[in-house]
Amino acid sequence: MHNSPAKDLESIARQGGRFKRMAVRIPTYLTDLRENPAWLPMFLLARTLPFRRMHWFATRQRVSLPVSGASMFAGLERRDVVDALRTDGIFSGLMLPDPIHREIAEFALTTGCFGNFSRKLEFVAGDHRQAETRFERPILSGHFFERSLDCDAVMAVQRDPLLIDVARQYLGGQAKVITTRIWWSFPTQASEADRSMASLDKYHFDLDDWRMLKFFFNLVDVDEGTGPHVFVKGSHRRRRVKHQLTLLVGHSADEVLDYYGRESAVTLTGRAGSGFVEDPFGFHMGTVPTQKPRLMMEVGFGVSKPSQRRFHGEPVLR
Ligand SMILES: O=C(O)CCC(=O)C(=O)O
Repeated sequence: MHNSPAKDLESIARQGGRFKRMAVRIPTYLTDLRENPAWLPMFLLARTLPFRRMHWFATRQRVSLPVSGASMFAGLERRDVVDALRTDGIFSGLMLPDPIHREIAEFALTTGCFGNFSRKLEFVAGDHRQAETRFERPILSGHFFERSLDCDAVMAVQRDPLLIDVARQYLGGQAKVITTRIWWSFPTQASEADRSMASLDKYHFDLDDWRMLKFFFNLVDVDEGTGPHVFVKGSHRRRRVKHQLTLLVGHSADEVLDYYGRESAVTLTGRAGSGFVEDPFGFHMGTVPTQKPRLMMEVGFGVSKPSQRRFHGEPVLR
């Protein structure tokens, strides 16, 4: 059920340049295509604004009643979140209750994670340095894959009515959860290949579905030295033609910021529990921590049948 990118991705990506790393993804793409032929038109066309608009008008489903039940995000107006998403591509005023983010952090400190997306590199976060020595390589990320779902607090966030209500209003009535993950990023001397695999230090946009939304939560205090996430406001709706016609999702910081404006880049620092929701068609990236590890959670929504396989090995939810 879960792909295990393991040796294959890690070692191949390590060996080569940008095109080799694209080639590494080809088996995943082919599996996606076999499983769901509708993936190909999405992959080719969802990078262009005219086709995204056409898809929106052709497929959007009306939103029926909001999901009922108490939300842990008390006092937040869904309309404000959705309005900010439409204008800026991001809303950054989320806050998890203390018991929830503490429970997730405790889980992540006491449960084994997998380094650099490889199930062969298992360790607990507190042993990161020893793990680098034992495995004789820099370890930039520690993912929990399907283990994330063993944490009740993770599931409580994933099922919160606010998330699905915002996702339905923004993406259309068919919006559903497609990813849920928690992961560490560690300060280390990572190669460019490792950073690229972990979506760190390179502006990119996500292209896993026609429309997506991702909720992110900082689960430790995140400052400039903790590898904060960065998002380029407005880049989800005003798009340079070159960035619609390219096959590559990753672009250099200068190229992105020269066009969308340096002042548009928002750095998402915040205390443990702080969160934000973004349209990941906008340019974004994580950054490599320089001082202390960052623990993050993501709940992602999409509008199409989710792929069985995930490049990052996240659990696929039905
Ligand atoms: O680690 C981060 O903050 C970046 C994550 C990311 O780029 C993604 O989920 O698409």
